[in-house]
Amino acid sequence: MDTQLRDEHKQLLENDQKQMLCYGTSGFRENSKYLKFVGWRVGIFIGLMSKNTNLKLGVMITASHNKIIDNGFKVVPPQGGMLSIEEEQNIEIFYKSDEIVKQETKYDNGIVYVGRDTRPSSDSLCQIVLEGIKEAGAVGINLGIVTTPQCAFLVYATNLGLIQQIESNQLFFVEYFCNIFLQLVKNSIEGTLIIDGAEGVGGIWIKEFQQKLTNVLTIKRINYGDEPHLLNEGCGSEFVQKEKKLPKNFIYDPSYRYASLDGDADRLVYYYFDNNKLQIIEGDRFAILFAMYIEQELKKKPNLKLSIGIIQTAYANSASTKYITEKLGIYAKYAPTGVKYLHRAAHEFDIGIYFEANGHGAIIYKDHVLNQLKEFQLFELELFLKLSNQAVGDAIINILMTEFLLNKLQMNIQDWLLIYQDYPALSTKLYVKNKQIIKTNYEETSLIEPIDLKQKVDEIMSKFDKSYRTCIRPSGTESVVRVHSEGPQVEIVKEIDFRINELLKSYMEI
Ligand code: 16G
Ligand code: MG
Repeated sequence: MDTQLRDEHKQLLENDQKQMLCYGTSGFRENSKYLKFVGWRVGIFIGLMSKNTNLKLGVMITASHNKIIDNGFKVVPPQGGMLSIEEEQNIEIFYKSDEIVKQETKYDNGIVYVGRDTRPSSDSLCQIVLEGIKEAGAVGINLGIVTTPQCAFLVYATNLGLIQQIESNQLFFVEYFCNIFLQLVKNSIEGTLIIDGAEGVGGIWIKEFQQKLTNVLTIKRINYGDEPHLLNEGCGSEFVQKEKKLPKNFIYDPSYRYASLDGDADRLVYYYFDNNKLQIIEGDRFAILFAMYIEQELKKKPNLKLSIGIIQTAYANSASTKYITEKLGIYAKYAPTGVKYLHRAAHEFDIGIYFEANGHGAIIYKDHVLNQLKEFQLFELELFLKLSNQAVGDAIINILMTEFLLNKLQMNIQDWLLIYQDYPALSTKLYVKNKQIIKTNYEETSLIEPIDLKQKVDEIMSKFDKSYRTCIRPSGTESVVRVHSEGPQVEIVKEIDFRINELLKSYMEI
């Protein structure tokens, strides 16, 4: 099996003049036709990993907001979150190597949970991952169609002993979080929330929450997965946030709140539409809303000392960072793009809040925090933190946290937008052949290489006031270089974006 799949894989790559795959920003992700052998090797690797640690692991089969033809594998470590850098390198090396499976492992048994999204290729890839797990002598358990955060949470919960047998308790995820939400929200929340499910797996699972929460929260679903072949098309958070357009099947009512998930439900934006204007709530504002409440609660107990930090990326609007540090007095820090970097950085604080502007985010806290909150009788905050999915950023759970807060703080989306004013910003991308020549500093706020390109960028920027900035970085998911420019005046931001793009066009291989 191994040799046959490997030969087929190499032949396919050679015919299409492609390199072997890399474990990238969010796992292996490619056109699904290249993924059979990858899935098999991922299955073996994770099976062995489980047998070496005596812990349960997970694999989620999804390509999130990508086109329906793509797919991918995200590995879920025992504690949720993401693999370490070393483990990522090892899995990539294992997939590329000819290493034989027969290996001595520390333990005889291993268990791996495999979840998948609704893509047409997901079912057969799931079967192949399960075969790989079996080849490693471990037990693969098929979770069926689940969201990425649901898969991560089930792995996390089973290792913690919160749940015994996932396979006979698929709804545990829904029950667990609805239960906490119902303890937090006693009276019914006003208004209607429309959730766009990107025609994906999130749209399907929202139904369970909708039914369980019907007495306190009115949810209407659109693009909820009854047309799975239209996954992410004209809908979902990537579409709304990047294209700045309303999703298909939009139902207009000025009193409604709107939320869009991405294809695997780990990303979220809110918005409202009035006077023909679409106003989008991006990740920065979720971080601020969550932090405002946490600060407000902790202020009630000055003797309770907990470190709080907010992790953002270079795409965060500077006005949000300014608000966090100057108005909320909270420490803000940048991490490179990609959930794994933010999630790791958030672990440095007792309470770490991380959000990418595109809507990936979570609050994570250290083990002692809940006990301390209990001790100081901050029961509501304790429940609020318990509500956040500790395994990974979760769009559905972030909706529940947001709905609780908007209701608690008596805010509507307009109020949320008025907390501070974003600086005009522009994000563009340029398709190039050689994106890897671009190197940035760790925070991705400035270019480091090529040096002559950096000098030219500095020359352009020296003509503008210091309050303007531009970031150039190679995408981790596409063959593009991304440019993000920002500053007080929209016309100047446009000019900067234009000049930088012209420079890149003349410098890069297009
Ligand atoms: C992936 C990442 C996301 C990041 C985006 C950047 C995860 C789960 N997802 O979708 O965090 O913002 O890539 O894409 O890590 P880019 O490198 O093409 O800009
Ligand atoms: Mg996603």
